[in-house]
Amino acid sequence: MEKKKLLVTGGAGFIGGNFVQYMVNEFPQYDIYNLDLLTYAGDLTKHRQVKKKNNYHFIKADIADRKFIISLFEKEKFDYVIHFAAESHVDRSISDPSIFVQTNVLGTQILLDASKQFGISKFLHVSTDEVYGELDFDPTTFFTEETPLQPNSPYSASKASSDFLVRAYHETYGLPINITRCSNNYGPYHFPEKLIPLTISRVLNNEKVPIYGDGKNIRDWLHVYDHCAAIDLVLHQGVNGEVYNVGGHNERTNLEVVKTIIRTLGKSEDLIEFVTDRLGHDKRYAIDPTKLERLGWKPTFNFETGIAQTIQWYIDNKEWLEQIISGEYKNYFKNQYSVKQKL
Ligand code: NAD
Ligand code: TDX
Repeated sequence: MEKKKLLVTGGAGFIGGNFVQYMVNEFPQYDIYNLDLLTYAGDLTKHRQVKKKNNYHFIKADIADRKFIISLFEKEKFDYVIHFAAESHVDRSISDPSIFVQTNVLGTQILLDASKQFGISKFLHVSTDEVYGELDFDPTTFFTEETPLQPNSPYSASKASSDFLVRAYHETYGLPINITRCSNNYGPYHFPEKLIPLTISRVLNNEKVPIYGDGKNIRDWLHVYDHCAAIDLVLHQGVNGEVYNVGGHNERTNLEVVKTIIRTLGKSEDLIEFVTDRLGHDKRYAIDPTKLERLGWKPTFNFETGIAQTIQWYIDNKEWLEQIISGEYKNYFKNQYSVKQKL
């Protein structure tokens, strides 16, 4: 197979980290450059194994640092850019939207400029189903690639803005692009500010689990390994300029998700605590993945097998979790949740 140079942004985070490991192992002939600023969400300990491989390289940098990014592209002449780096937590975007615009919008635009200037073969932008806004509870409605973008949170508004820029660089300058819009991911190395790892972490420690509002909001859950395989497929076979939705029809209410984790860990539902709802809380997300399935994608996990694997992973990797939830994380949790009232 042909040699290629890949720039993966955000490869120290949850999905980007799993993708880096997947690519380093699946494509030994590719050189993988992981560029990451190592914000609170970035962690390199997960790459202890891959960093021993010759085809893995790490660059600590900010995607919004134009001078550095342009000189890096000039030097390395990348073939592909797979862009994960972002501020990714909705609750943080509600508390302080500014960094979301800086990283998700400006950072993306700088990467697009560099990609255009140095003639890369593909820019794959990893986006989210949240850019479509919310669905109501009618189980026959889904987000398709034609659904208009109607983002509701500062996070999803910043992601939608970056999607529009990626589209515009394709339409205006002919930059070869794909955009993927995935549903909620879960799996190994998920940062415990998000619902599933937060619940696993707290239940393992016999601590209360905060559920926003009545717990009836619905998310469509996809195991991160299936997301990585989808990105591999779109990178190699996606039609230039196209958007692909990624999701596996695994809709669950938040309450169902939390109860499944509690049951699997053999703990009591008394750990559940209903608290003040998230502002602008989207009711339901659900993906129609037909277009990606036609390209040849098929998920390997359903929610039952995926959540069992994930819970076991957290039990087997307790030191990773402990290292993350010590220190600064404690302050985050206190600030985020102390303002919430019990319902
Ligand atoms: P994450 O928060 O776990 O990781 C983000 C990574 O980006 C971190 O390693 C962080 O250090 C890095 N980063 C942040 N700002 C940076 C900057 N200015 N320059 C360089 N690196 C920077 O996020 P994730 O959950 O892995 O999500 C990855 C991507 O996938 C995001 O673009 C997100 O919008 C998208 N997405 C996430 C989900 C999900 O369920 N988590 C679903 C669909 C799409
Ligand atoms: O403590 C909590 N209690 C709670 O009830 C947290 C953290 C969340 N929730 C609810 C809010 C949501 O309805 O659980 C659901 C999932 O919340 P998050 O894990 O924060 O994910 P979500 O807001 O759905 O966004 C995620 O999926 C799409 C990712 O964080 C985004 O990066 C991705 O784009």
